[in-house]
Amino acid sequence: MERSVVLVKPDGLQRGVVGEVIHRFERKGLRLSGIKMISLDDALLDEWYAHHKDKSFFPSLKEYMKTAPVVAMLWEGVDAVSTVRKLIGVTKAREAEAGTVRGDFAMSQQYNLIHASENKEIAQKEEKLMFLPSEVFSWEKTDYKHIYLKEELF
Ligand code: FUP
Repeated sequence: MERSVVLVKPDGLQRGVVGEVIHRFERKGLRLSGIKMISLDDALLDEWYAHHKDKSFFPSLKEYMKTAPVVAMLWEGVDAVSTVRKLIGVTKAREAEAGTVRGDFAMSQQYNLIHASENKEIAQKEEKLMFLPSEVFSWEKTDYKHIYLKEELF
């Protein structure tokens, strides 16, 4: 099974959507494998957004990500990385599909409420950056038998 790292970002805390995000991902059938609140510092943000470090918006992005803590979560499921990306919507929130988190609750390209790992490799890198092994929980989700066909589970 895959795990995707999700951050409810500072504007998400300000806008009060933490519960909404958890509610949506739980209803989808994903399993919550880790959750914590954390204040991001420059060192972590430089690694997290290393692919954006030369972009003009990078300084502003970093400042915004330090204005409040984030709620970091680890969501697990079959093909969880691409599934979670679909649930959050495209980066520029005012163009995000209705029904997605960004599409339903945000308007901005920067203040877009939520982060989710872009692909499987990035998900593994982000999990190591954000969670200690002791903060990652493996537990039996007993309703999996109603969520997946047996053959879909591995
Ligand atoms: P996403 O994977 O959808 O979060 O989007 P990106 O990795 O492209 O961008 C990461 C964050 O940088 C976005 F959530 C918001 C910010 N950003 C800007 O502020 N301006 C831009 O033009 C692009 C991204």
